[in-house]
Amino acid sequence: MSKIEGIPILSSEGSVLAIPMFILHHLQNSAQQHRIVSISIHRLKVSDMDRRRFIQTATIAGSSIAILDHTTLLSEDNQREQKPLSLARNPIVISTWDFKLPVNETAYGILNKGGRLLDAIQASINLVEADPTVTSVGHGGYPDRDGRLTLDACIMDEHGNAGSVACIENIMHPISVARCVMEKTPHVLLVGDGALQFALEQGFKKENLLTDQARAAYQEWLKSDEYKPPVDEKNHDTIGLLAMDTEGNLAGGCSTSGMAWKVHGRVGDSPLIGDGLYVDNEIGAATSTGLGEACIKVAGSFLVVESMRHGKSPAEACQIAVERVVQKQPQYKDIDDFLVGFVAMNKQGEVGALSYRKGLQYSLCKEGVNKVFDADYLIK
Ligand code: SD4
Repeated sequence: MSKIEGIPILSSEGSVLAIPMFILHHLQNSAQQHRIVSISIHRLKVSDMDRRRFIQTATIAGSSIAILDHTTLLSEDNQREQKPLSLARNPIVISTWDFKLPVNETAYGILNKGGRLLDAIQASINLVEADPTVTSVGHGGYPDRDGRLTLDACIMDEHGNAGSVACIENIMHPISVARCVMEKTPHVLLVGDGALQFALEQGFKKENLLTDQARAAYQEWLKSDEYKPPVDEKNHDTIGLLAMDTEGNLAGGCSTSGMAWKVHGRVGDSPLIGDGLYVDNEIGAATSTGLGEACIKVAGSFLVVESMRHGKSPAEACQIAVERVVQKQPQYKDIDDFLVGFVAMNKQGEVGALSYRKGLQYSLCKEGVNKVFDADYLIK
């Protein structure tokens, strides 16, 4: 079999074409317009081409060509699996709320240079965790009813790996510890003292993260001494972030100090895989914000991703999850400021967000431009 020079691609008639680079760039742009996830081109022998793997046909620039899915075919050189030459696409980053920080832009910048999803997600979330003016994540977060600031975070990559920490204290960057749990242990979730001990072993520093402002707010709350977990504009700004890299892979992360004045030891949805965050690189990703207990009871982010698996758009999938919450737990409807909401992205790079009541915002960075949007909501 003679070698095929250049980049081969199978036409709809079954013949092999060699495509010059400028046409590949054109295809890349067209593919994005047509919402094709990615075009992966492999160097291979004609005899290795398995047409069953050419699963999607699209008409681009007037000619019908076959688009390869993310399958790996045998290479010409050594007959073993070879990384496909994927055509780059623009990254997409979506996150909960508007933190008035370059959250999405940071991840976008890393991904746009070909950086790793986990590095991008971690860098963005680290920004929010380190900002003492954000009273619901990391440094500056409001404490529990005993005055202790406990943090929850998780991360999930494009391979389905996951790591998380819950109820960890005195560590500025729980998302980074969650990543270490994922990468350096056979476990998924470490909690409390064990999580702290692990973080210190990994070289993280113990710090006082309770700011004067948070302490003053706590003192104020103590005066009323009424335990009623509020979910309002001031205390539900968990950062949940989903990103798609230049190859169309998806990953996400989530970090929070949880609900202000919670019972010591309380863990919300944010560090729980399937609740605060879920990623299935074949389908899509979702993250949640609001009353964690409500989300946990319906495995919210998993439900969003499963709904996308069954053909729903990200917005429809978020609506299904919010509706499920109040169908199954109607008592939440009676809480004045009850809020639960989801943000999602599918494998095609489409996004959606929806919350129970008005108020959820999300930030979306596409083609290098970040914009803040008001999410749709169920109760009009
Ligand atoms: C939790 N869902 O701990 C989190 C906190 C939050 O926006 O308020 N998220 O319940």
